[in-house]
Amino acid sequence: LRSNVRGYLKRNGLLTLSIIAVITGCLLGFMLRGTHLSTQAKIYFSFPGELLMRMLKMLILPLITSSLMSGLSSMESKACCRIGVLTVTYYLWTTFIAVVVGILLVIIIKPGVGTEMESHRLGGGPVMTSADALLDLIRNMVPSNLIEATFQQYRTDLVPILKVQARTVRPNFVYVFPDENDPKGRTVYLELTPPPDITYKTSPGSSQQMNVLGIVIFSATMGRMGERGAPLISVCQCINECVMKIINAAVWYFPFGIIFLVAGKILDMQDPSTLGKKLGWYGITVLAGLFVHGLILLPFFYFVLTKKNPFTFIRGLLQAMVIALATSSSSATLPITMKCLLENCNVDRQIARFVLPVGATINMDGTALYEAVAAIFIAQVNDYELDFGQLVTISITATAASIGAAGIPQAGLVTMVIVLTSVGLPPDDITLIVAIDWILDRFRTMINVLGDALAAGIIAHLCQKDFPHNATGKPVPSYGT
Ligand code: DAS
Repeated sequence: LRSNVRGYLKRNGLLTLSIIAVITGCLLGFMLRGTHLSTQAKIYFSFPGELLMRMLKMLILPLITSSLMSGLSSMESKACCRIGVLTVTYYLWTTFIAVVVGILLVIIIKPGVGTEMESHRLGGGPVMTSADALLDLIRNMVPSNLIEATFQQYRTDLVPILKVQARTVRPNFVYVFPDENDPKGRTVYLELTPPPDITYKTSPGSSQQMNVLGIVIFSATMGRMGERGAPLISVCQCINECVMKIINAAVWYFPFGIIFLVAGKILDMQDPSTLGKKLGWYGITVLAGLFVHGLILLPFFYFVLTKKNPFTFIRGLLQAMVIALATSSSSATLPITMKCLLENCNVDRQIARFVLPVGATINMDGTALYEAVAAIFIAQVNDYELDFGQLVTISITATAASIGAAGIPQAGLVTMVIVLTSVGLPPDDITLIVAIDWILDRFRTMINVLGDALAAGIIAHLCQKDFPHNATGKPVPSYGT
């Protein structure tokens, strides 16, 4: 019995502890909600959770950069191209399917029709046309300073603002401060209420696409440089091994941090009873879409393409999905997702090092689905009839907006501006759904992480011939060996 327990704890100890931590955090949060902690007490209370987020964020940039450079540069160029094309094609396909699932569900359930929610539209027309929004997405793809943007891409203190004509604002949703350039006070800055250390631009992460592309091209070139590139390649491999070792050490702190991260969020949560029935149905529509896409369609694609049991693979990812639920950041979860893929799912290291960082940057099925549902919900609240052409526009811009969203908390809420303005809806109506966004964000982040990881499993299976040492199906030697 002792050896069985020891074996179980060795394999599942961290996962069990993390799940217990999420439950404990929820209970603690609800217990303390009535106690009205002082601001200072809340700062101390959220400190362990803040440490957890900082541990994860500190690893993102070195992990992504070293993974891509060491993974790609050791591949021969034809395999590189084949894997790149396969990966991007798969990602675009699953993101588009996610959007279609979301649109079908919100049209069938109609959560916003006949709603009693007063639409607190803050201003007149949209402040950003759809052309501006899409140009903004493309503009951010080409950063004016590649070095600065490379390091900026995974920071989470980007400047955030949606500039709207403000008339009446519900203070419990947003922070509003006047635009000093408008003496009459008609224009204010609407700052969404994400955690104080997380703010973003309207299309925050777009420039990171360009930088991941830059790293990919650079590392593939390095691989072709032969001996000249060897020193830099080995430096990247060493950095990658070090980062994975740090992850191994840090993960035992995670359950403790998760308790306070979850409890702190519940402590600040708006009273669910004030959310209104319609917002509840909207949340159910998003969660139903995420369930259908994440636990039915994606596993189905995995089974069709690999002929393996998808749920065995997903079982190996549970630790990463719990971290995604606790942190609502797919980028912050990336180190754990990488660890799960290599250790539990035996995905080839070179594939994982390429597919995962690219996926964490451009593949967000959960976000794309959510943005399509939210946009149509807002149209329903405004009794605004969308025609088929506008639904096609929503599906395209939701896909683009999810590519532009960074893997940080509530990034999807901000990039939704692109989707709303593309069909003439007021971007400030995102305040209709802010109240439950922090809950939905956790579940869509889980699906984002799941989509990236399943893609790595599929690509590794389809490209097995490129990595003969894995053809035998033997487990991939874990990092550090
Ligand atoms: N929280 C984002 C992520 O980390 C998803 C989103 O905001 O939609 O993937």
